Amino acid sequence: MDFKFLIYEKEGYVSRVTLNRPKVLNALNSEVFDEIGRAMDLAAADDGVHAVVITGGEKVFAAGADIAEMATADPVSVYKFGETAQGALNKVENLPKPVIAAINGYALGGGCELALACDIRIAGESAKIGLPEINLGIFPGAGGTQRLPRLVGAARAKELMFTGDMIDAARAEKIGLVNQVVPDGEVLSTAVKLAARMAQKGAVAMAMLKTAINQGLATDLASGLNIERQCFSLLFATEDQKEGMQAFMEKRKPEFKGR
Ligand code: CO8
Repeated sequence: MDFKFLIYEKEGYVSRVTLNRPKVLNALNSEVFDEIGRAMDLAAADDGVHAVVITGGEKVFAAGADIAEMATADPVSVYKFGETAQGALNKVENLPKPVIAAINGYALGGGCELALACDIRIAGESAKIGLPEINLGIFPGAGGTQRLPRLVGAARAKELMFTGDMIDAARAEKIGLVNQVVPDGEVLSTAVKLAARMAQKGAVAMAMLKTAINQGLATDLASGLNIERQCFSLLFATEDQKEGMQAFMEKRKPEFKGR
């Protein structure tokens, strides 16, 4: 599939989505969000893809939604933009395969929100992360007001959003906004290695696991436990479950087939 602002590549079971709008620091206009959604559709439909890494390249992850595009927008067009942006990030969040954000440089505004929709964030030492929208007279509208408090707690999320301040990678790791900080030159390779490890697991179990976690987080504990039990039970209809347990008993490595 042809993309204007993304590079979509596959290596083994891992697909890599690289934002590619360098002149404006990978600013996310509606076309970019639309392409992110389509890249997720591609990854979802491809049984040969077991995990995804999203990166902006070595210099910048993304400096936010495209301010030039939004500057003169009216509420109706912004509402549509919001549907595109939120729709794309929902596809990232709900892809039934692990998605890892590899963050170099700025991850601001919509760029930070894209990273928040991923399952795991790996940041380079000099990454700068923030939701500066309040400085533009708006606030985060691509999931930031909802996903950041769920990730780091309401107080820390409010501090970041109320001040609009950027934080460095070390602080982001301390508050749980990123999983791991590595040297700048090792961000992508670390993310790809981690994705490749996850890609070795049983794909159905992974999909059910992500569903149980995500749907559980969106509901109360009793409903979440119910979702967990249903997803868990279903796995006993898979060959992978039989192979995984048989391999354990035979003291060998399992060979998962994703069914
Ligand atoms: N949108 C459009 N263009 C951008 C953006 C952006 N978010 N960020 C940078 N650019 C452009 C600059 O205009 C500049 O273009 P040009 O060379 O033509 O002047 C080019 O990228 C390089 O940028 P700078 O010269 O500013 O680079 P610096 O290294 O001096 O500064 C910064 C880097 C600090 C990242 C700076 O560019 C900056 O502050 N960018 C804006 C950050 C920001 O405010 N992000 C939030 C945007 S709003 C948002 O994300 C809302 C999300 C919700 C969407 C909901 C959908 C409904």
